[in-house]
Amino acid sequence: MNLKESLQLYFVMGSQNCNEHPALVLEKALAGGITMFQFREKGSHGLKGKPLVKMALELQQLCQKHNVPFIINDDVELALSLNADGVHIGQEDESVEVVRKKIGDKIIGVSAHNVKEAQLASESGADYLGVGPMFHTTTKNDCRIVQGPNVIESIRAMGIRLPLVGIGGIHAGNVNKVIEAGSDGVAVISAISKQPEQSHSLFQVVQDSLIKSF
Ligand code: TZP
Ligand code: MG
Repeated sequence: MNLKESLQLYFVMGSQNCNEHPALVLEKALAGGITMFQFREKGSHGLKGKPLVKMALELQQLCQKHNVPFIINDDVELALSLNADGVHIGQEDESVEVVRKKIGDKIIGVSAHNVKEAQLASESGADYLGVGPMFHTTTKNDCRIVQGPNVIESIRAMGIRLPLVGIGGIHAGNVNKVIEAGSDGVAVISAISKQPEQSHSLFQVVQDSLIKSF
């Protein structure tokens, strides 16, 4: 799979998003067909130190078993020490150029909220964009205002062809709007972490939507 294909159903998760053991949630998600995974451990109750590394390793091994890229949120050093497939960084993190020097040709994903940020990330050598929030979400507490799928249309209209996914409040009922706007897939947290048994039906919805918009 190339990166664009790997972005079809991108599951993002940390222990704070799960009602059961994260490894169990990830196993179900992988069985359901997720095409990429990002370990995003956040919050004051989030794992740190050795337990964090142990969890990351366990989740990485599951991804490797299913040949699914394993991405780490924010923590470039952790990504390097585990030889993860890449990192995902936000607008408040180090620049793409600095991260690129550290991680070489591993995947760099960047969060973008508007056309300007998307353009800048694209010019600085990001491999893919996470664009959002698409819809209202309660999963991220410091979330920016909802941008809606229109922002993806605007990014595409500017000629930015970089692989990208919409994120934020996405579920089976609104996947279509995100794909139709020009997204290569969807990134979700709660739509899978809260109901991992449903991941295969979400995968089917994404596939149908991609075929329709092709
Ligand atoms: N970045 C923008 S919105 C968001 C992140 C990490 C949270 C997405 O979570 P959910 O549960 O899929 O709305
Ligand atoms: Mg960040």
